[in-house]
Amino acid sequence: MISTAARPAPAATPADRQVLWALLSRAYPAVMGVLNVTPDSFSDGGQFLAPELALAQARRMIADGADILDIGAESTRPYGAQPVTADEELQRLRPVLADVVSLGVPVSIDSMKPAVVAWALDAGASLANDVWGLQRDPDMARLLAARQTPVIVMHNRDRVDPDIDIMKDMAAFFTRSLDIAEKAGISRDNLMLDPGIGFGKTPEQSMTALARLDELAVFGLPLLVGASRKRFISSVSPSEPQQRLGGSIAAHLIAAQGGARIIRTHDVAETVQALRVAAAIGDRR
Ligand code: HH2
Repeated sequence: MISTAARPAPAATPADRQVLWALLSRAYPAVMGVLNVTPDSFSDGGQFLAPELALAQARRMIADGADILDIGAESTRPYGAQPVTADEELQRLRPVLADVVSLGVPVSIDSMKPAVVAWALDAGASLANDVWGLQRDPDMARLLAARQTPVIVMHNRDRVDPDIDIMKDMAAFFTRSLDIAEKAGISRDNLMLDPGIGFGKTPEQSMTALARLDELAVFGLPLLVGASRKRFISSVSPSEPQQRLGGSIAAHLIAAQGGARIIRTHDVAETVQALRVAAAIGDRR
C-alpha cells in the first residue's frame, strides 16, 4: 500500500481549488488540453515524448486558451497500447511535470496508478484523472481522500458489449465509484464524472453517451467529456485520428449543451473558439 497518511499539506491548495471552481461556473465549459508524453497515444503518440517538445506543446495550449492541462504518460487506447510500469511512467513524467506546473494553469495527472498520482501531486499537479473511476486500485481512493485532491471519475469497461444499455451501465458504475469515494472519505466537492467516450464502448454507445449526457445530471456533479479525435467519429465519417477535428468539435458542442463543464481536447484553439461562439449565440435566445 502507498503511504498516504503523513503528508504535510493537501496537494490541491485552496487557491488551486478556487481556480477550478471558478472555471466550472463559467458561461462556457473549461477547456482541458491533452499532453501525452507517450510513444504510442492513439492520435499523437511520440510527438511530445521529448521534454522540450512537451513543454512547448503545453505553452502552445495555454496560449491557445487551455484552462487546465491533462498530462499522461501511458496510452489507454483500446487496441495496441503498451501497458507500462509505474517506473516507466515516472521516467516520462519526471523531466517535464514540474516545468508544466510552473506555467501556472491547474495540471491534472492522467494515471490509473496511485504511486504515479502520488508523485505527480507532490510535484504540483492539482487534480487526478482516473480512467478506471477509483475501481482499479483501492489505494487510489485512499490516496485522494488523504490529499483532498479533486478527481475525475471516468466510466470504463473491461470489454465492449454491444447489447447492454450503456446509460444504465454508466449509472451503476458511477454509483459504485461514489460509494468507494464516500467510504474512503473523498469529499463530494472533489468529484467530477466523465462518460469515458471510446472506453469499453461501441461507437454507437459512445454517441449515445454524448446524446444523453444530460441524464448524468442526476448525480449532481460536474461533468467532463473527452471526445477528441476518437474512433466513433470515423464510424460516421471515415478518417484518421488527426483528421477528426470537425467531428470532435461537433461532439464537444453537443456535450456542452448536455451539461459538460470541462471539455478534454487535443485541439485547444479550435475548441475554445467553437465553445465561445456557441455560448455567445446561446445568449441571444
Ligand atoms: N481519453 C483518453 C485518455 N484519458 N481521460 C478522461 N478523463 N476522459 C477521456 O475521454 C480520456 C482520458 C484517450 O485520449 P488520449 O489521452 O489522447 O489517448 P491515449 O490514451 O492513447 O494516450
